[in-house]
Amino acid sequence: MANTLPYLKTYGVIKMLNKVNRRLVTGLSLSAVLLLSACASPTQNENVEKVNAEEVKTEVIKPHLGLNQEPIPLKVERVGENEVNVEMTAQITDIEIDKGEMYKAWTFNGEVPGPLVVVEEGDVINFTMKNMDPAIPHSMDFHAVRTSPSKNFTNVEPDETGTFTYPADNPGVFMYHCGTAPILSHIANGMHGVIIVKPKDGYPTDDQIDKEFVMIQNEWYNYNDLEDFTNGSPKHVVFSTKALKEDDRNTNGDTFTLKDEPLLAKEGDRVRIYINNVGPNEVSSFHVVGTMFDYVYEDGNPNNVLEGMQTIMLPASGGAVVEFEVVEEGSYPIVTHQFNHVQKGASAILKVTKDGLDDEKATMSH
Ligand SMILES: [Cu+2]
Repeated sequence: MANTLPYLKTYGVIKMLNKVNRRLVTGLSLSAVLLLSACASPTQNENVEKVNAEEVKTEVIKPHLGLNQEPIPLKVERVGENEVNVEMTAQITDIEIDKGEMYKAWTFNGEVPGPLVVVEEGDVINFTMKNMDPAIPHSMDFHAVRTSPSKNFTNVEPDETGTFTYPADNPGVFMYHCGTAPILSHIANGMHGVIIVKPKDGYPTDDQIDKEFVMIQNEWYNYNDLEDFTNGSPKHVVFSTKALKEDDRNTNGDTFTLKDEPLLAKEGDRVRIYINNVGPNEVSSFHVVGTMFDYVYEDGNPNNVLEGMQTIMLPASGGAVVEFEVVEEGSYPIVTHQFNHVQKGASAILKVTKDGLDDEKATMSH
């Protein structure tokens, strides 16, 4: 962390500068900051900082103005029995987070949460990040791997590409996120997602499952407002679903999509949800109304099995595999049982019909 501190201090100044000049002026701007703090009395200094914070907060930083980079599909290529290449972008893309409310998000591949990455237990991941952000370095921290963060979770500079290699030896449903300082800004602005490491021998209940979904919970705050990220409470708490297979749906984290267009299952189906709460700040009390989880694999590890659970607690970054049966048709709200968050958007509908197709009938909401 120590070597990122100078970046933190000069962040406000640096972010306004273009890439070419940045390295040259870093030293200068740091001196300027030091000079300013030396000249101003503590009171004046506080005022200056307050005004500056007021000015920049909730604004799109200059190099991102007018930038809306088209989502770029995730690239995953198996190059050996236990080796996989994963290529992602860091990019700036507009995301509709509530009806009519756009957010110029800092993203992986133009999605928030980022695209679902699936690898197998025992794979070596060769990870490449192409940073398309013209102004800010980004990085990748996969919770699925054991590696030296100072070597393999390091910054990729604007318009540059970085490659890192590490093994994924533990099965589970893991969070990934940008780890560039200030980390909270990068995660809260959209740089998070999920990587599933499939267990070598599967889950003991694999052959019972009729339908599988991936769901992610995340929060939205005032735009690019580190003060609100730090001390505020979320404006929206949302769910999204990500594609496990080619024809699966892939949505961004917003307040409405999974209510307007529910997830679908058939009466009697045994449903599995791979769930992760990427936060950044809140926990999730994950619950599906009208059923209970026959099996829960905490963090998605087949060894961490629980039975007959009404609610599963997901810490920030925590994941689980939950399995349940939908015994009769109807609409089953999927929520965090922290209902202040449901009020802010955190509910989705699983619609269960005789044939598993949408009957277009109205659903129950929470
Ligand atoms: Cu980032």
